[in-house]
Amino acid sequence: MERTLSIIKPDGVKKGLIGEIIKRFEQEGFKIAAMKMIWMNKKQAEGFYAVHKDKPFYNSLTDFMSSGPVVVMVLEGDNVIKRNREIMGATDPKKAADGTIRKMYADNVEQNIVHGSDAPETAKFEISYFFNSLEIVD
Ligand code: IDP
Ligand code: MG
Repeated sequence: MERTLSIIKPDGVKKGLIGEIIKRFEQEGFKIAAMKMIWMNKKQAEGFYAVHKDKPFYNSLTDFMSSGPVVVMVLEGDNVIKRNREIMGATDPKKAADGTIRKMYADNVEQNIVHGSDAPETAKFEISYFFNSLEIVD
């Protein structure tokens, strides 16, 4: 059983897509092991995306991620990291496959509705960034 961190980004929340996205995860058979809504400040968004601190889009990305509430979730399931990335689609919605969340709902490469961890080590860091062990259902 694997775990991944999912975020419904501020654009997903503003567009009223929380229910749609959670439904998609449940249909896929992912177990929701933790969930909450938060509003990150700039510093918290910078900490989460520290891996991208040298990228040209870092400042704009962290402004966006702190622009409104997000829903953070721990998803659990077999191969959930890869399967979640498949459901999300490519980072740039123009390049995302039909039927993926980003293809269906995202406006552009930055405002792309969802985040998903990309590897076991990043999942571990990202889950611990938002949740302590008492907040995750076993
Ligand atoms: P991912 O979310 O598909 O894993 P990453 O490369 O890890 O994509 O980038 C993190 C986030 O940074 C993306 O989801 C997107 O919001 C933003 N981003 C990535 N590339 C660009 C870009 O070229 N311009 C603006 N924002 C970008
Ligand atoms: Mg990434």
